[in-house]
Amino acid sequence: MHQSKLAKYFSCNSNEEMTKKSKQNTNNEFNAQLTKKLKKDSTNINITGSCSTEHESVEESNEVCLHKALDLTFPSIKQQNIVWKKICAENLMLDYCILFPQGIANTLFNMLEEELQYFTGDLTRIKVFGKWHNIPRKQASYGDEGLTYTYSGITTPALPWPTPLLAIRDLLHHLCGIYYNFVLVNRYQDGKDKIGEHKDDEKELDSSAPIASVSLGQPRTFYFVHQDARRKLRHVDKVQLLLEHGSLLLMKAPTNKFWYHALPPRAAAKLPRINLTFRCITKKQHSLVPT
Ligand SMILES: O=C(O)CCC(=O)C(=O)O
Repeated sequence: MHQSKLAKYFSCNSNEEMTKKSKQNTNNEFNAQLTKKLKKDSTNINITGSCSTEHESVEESNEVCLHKALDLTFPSIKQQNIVWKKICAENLMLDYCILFPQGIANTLFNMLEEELQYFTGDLTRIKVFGKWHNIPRKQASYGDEGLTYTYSGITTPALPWPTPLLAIRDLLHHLCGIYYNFVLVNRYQDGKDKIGEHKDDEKELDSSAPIASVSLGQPRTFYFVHQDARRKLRHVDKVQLLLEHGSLLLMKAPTNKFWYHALPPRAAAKLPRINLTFRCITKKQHSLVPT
């Protein structure tokens, strides 16, 4: 994270340290930025994603979105208005919804484009079976102070939460009752970028807490493949879904024990996409090994 940029929004980095007053100042400053940005950027990206909250429609005016974006507690997003889609299969439990109306999703996307600092150098490559490969997307990690991220032998500390990520984390806490202490960010420039089949089942993750996956930008197809099908032991149908702009996918236990997931390349996908996977890390030292 650019510390100078961070300083613009934060008066301190850790949530624990953040006093009520400084948090208020931070929000005021951020809201002013957000207002300015939304006025300027509301037409920057034009990504269609259906809004399925009762109070929303994709035609929502920027005025309304602007009003909503001003408060980082997202007052318009209420549990009772969210339309959840449940996707179930053998040992697979997913909950999916459109969490953010399009205007707010656009603004968050633009804020993250400006704020996030992706890994560079050695952290952009992984070692698989002794061979180095470029990661076919950009990555970053943020989280509570002291948490580290171990990726194919390389350890990086979680950077301090930028305000937009903190706001989303707090919203998830409010909606799901789960305090996420870490987020892995994947940025896909276009349909050429992808993530291979993998499980998020590291023992450092609290497996009782669903992984909360927030998608912003280009809608992309996401699929789950059962480990037995992958090993060709038996047939199990794949589960496929479209991760839309502003959506939230909860991957609940025991999904990650039995199912791999992946985001395959899509030639038709021309726009960038940011995915945020909020996780609960139970230990300070942890390891995440995406393929
Ligand atoms: O980009 C996505 O939707 C998925 C990212 C993912 O699989 C992961 O972070 O483990």
